[in-house]
Amino acid sequence: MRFSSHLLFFSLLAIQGGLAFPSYGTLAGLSRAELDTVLPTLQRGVLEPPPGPLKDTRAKLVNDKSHPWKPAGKNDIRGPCPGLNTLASHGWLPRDGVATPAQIVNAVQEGFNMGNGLAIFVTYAAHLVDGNLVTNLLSIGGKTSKTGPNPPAPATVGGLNTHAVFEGDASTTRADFFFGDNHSFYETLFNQLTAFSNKFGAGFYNLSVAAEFRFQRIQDSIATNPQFGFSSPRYFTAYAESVFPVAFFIDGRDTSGQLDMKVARGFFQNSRFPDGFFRSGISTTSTVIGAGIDFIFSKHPIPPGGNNGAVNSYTPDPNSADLSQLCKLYTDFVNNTIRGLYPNAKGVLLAALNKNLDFFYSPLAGSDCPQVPAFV
Ligand code: HEM
Ligand SMILES: *[C@@H]1O[C@H](CO)[C@@H](O)[C@H](O)[C@H]1NC(C)=O
Ligand SMILES: *[C@@H]1O[C@H](CO)[C@@H](O)[C@H](O)[C@H]1NC(C)=O
Ligand SMILES: CC(=O)N[C@H]1CO[C@H](CO)[C@@H](O)[C@@H]1O
Repeated sequence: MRFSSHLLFFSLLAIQGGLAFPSYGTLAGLSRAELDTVLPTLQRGVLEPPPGPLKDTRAKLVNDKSHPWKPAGKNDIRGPCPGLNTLASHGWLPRDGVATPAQIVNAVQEGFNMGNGLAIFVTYAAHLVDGNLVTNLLSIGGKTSKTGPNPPAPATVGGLNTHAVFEGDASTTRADFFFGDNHSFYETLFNQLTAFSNKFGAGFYNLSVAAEFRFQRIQDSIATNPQFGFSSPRYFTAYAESVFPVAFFIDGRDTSGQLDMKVARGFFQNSRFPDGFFRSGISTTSTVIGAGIDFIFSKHPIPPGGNNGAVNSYTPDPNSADLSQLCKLYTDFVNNTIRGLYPNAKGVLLAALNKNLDFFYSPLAGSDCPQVPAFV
């Protein structure tokens, strides 16, 4: 809730100060009056359907001549996701860090061989909470920094840094929101990760290391962050993100499941593929990630929950989906998270919202999880 009051404050400042509302600024959480001011200034995007799967899912060179690494320029946005940061820094995504959801789906498929259903589900989840549904643009970061937009955009205009909906606590290499900066690469945490890789992976990151480090990050947040939140959807993304480096950051010609820590640093810190990098030769579906999550969870089972305003007060949340409840993850995300972010949607915004909810649901079509009815 803290986040939405900041959002209102900064967007009001932006509007009253005559700053243009950024095309990628999220409309989530705006009041009816704010929407009435902002919507007429926005250019409507084409809400094209999500791309289909790759035709050829073999491993291939992705650090190629047409996708060289370049450092982010001063107006280029980067955020909490090393996967998307890397795709932007190699030009698989627009280098400025602002993209349509379809561009993101294409890029994660082409650059990392993420499976179509998983790519759609994650991308549209992020777009629904952090993107601009009317312009059809999402930023992969969104927070002003020393290297951010000039003149500075409002500090909270959506993008993947927005706390508590998609971005969350107990990240692998990023500090919790409670401690201030929540998206920058954090050397101290990377050094801890390296120590765990030495101790449990003979110098490499693998699923055994992931299990120990996920547990360590949770214990650390419980002990130090009075506002530690670890309910769905963050509960799911935290576990999934512990598997992602094994699934995506290892060269596709190497099937050992062991990630070199120098390679890991390149992705996490520098948004950079190693020279000659081949993407994975496995189309990584939610089933593949689910198997990794089960492995990690089974070593140190922790229920979804959070601290109660004091450190060391972790309490399970009986209302949160757990890892076995994918349908509840989806339903609660739509009925609680999304509905709460757009209480005032009508007209163009309502239509765009429902269209994106259809896209988000599409990987679940044909499963035994029914679609939540359209918003009215
Ligand atoms: C499909 C679209 C994707 C979206 C919208 C997305 C979004 C995000 C967000 C918001 C976070 C921050 C969560 C947090 O720690 O608070 C994150 C973290 C992460 N993402 Fe992505 N991601 C996507 C795809 C990928 C891909 C393809 C990879 C790997 C190639 C990847 C790897 C990671 C990793 C390893 C983290 C954890 C970073 C850390 O905790 O230090 N993501 N992602
Ligand atoms: C991780 O590496 C360690 C050390 O080599 C090894 O004992 C363990 O089996 C590996 N785990 C996985 C899941 O590959
Ligand atoms: C979600 O909300 C809709 C509309 O209020 C309602 O019809 C539906 O039963 C809810 N679904 C669940 C599973 O709570
Ligand atoms: C408060 C806090 O932990 N902030 C850190 C976030 O990450 C940056 C970049 O590494 C650090 O400089 C901050 O100290």
